[in-house]
Amino acid sequence: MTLQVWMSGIQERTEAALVRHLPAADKTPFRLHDAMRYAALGGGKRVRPLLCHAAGAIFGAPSEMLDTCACAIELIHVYSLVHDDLPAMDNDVLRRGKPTVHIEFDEATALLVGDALQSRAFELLATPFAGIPAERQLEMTALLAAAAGSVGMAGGQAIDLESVGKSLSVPELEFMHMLKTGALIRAAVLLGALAGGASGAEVEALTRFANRAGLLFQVVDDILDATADTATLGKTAGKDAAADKPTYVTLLGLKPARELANTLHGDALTALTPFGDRAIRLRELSDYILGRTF
Ligand code: GRG
Repeated sequence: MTLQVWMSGIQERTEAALVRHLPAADKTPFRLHDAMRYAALGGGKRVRPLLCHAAGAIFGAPSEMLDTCACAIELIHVYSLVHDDLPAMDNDVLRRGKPTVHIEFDEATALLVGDALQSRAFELLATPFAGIPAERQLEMTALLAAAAGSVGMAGGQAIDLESVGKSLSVPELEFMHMLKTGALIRAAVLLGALAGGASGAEVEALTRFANRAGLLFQVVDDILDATADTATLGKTAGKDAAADKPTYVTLLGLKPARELANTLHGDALTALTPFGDRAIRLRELSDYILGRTF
């Protein structure tokens, strides 16, 4: 199966799982449920679900459990996007090619959408799943909580907000991204691996992979923010420079940022060596992340 066909299959499965697991729009409170579905359905590249399934495939994890993990991670990701777009944060009007939630609905609804998506994610992950030991599910739930919290994504966002107008060093920028974007990407890979019963050593190797792949995703994001247009990205292009935020492109320049992306891609592939052919999809996804155009 080509990568393209495999990706479309996972993206469809993820959409179907989200449709199933989000509250119905005709269930009260209607407006909140409508807005949750507006935020989560019908858009996005689903990079985190793809990474989760690709890591799970190494260990033969049950597909239904991977759907649940992928869905939980995507719900956290969508919550972060909805809150990030609010006027108090990035103040953006366009996301996934359509008006942001606070523009389409209102700010209070956007806050509640984020809150409720996050709760739903943990409800899903904590629901007992036949075939997965309860202790392992507990470990997975704690892992996602840490990745989303103040020493993970939310902490990275706090550092990002504090860094506006400041000159960060490259290691400081890397630390911020390891939390803001990297923590959830790492959780996506590790939840997939744990769903398949990966050992401690295997989790360590995949952590090394995910750390490099997460940073690669961010460096490419910075390059696209500086070089692609709004229509292609489906979100406002050039935002970071306009907001006086340090990025890999503003700190290093475009060419060194591209070279860094190539180095991170190589390091990510090296980390997959112990898994041989079983990591084919993770390898291909690393290529996709390096070469993506939106
Ligand atoms: C509000 C707690 C809180 C956190 C926000 C993820 C994040 C933290 C902010 C998003 C801002 C941003 C543009 C970050 C750069 C990298 C990134 C996460 C891009 C968006 O993710 P994609 O490209 O989006 O995977 P799609 O729409 O494809 O899912």
